[in-house]
Amino acid sequence: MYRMFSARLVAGLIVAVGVGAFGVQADEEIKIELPEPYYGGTPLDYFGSNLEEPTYKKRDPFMAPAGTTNVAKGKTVTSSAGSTNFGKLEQITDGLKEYQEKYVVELPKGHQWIQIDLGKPSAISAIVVWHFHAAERVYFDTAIKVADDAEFTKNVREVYNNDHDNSAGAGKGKDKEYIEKNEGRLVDAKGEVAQFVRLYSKGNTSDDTNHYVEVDVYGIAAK
Ligand SMILES: [Ca+2]
Ligand SMILES: [Ca+2]
Repeated sequence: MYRMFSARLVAGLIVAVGVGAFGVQADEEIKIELPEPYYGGTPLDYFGSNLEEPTYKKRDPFMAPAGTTNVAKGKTVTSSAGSTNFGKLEQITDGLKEYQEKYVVELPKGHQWIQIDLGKPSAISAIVVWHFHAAERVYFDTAIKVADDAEFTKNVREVYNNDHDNSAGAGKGKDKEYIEKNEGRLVDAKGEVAQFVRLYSKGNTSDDTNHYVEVDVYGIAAK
């Protein structure tokens, strides 16, 4: 009883110090809802020089300012493609992330993007993307940019780019290719303030099309 009380007291003091002494909100771990993993997919037969070493460790907690939520949930999604091959764009922000095919949205082959309008400028701590997780796959030339306007002409910032050899022709990136899994890929957006988020890709290790199951954008409305 005493121990429980004191732990709480200490936690309270830490928060109080965070807010009081420095005038800033203490960070909290963001809560990311994860879909069930899929077991039994075909192992990946791919080696790329820019592929990161696979890890079976759980992702470390990601801290963000108190009050940070998934500001992409239910928001409008548009795309570079006139229409999808299957699935609807609104499924990318509907909160459903399971591996079955009915949760997957397929865009045509080639270099394609999807864009989320957050509705208002938001300070973005992290972006988490699930392209596909019913098998081991790598999506190529994935990049994420944020901007102030829907046309991506104002204050465009790149927060992720794993096109190390510029095969998409949009500029080289320094990030690694990775194997898709149920945790999705978390990208640290470092508090960039933006209303629009664009995610690019150009095919994958199974075919030349592009897929999304879900995109979460963890942020807080900018003051
Ligand atoms: Ca979804
Ligand atoms: Ca590339």
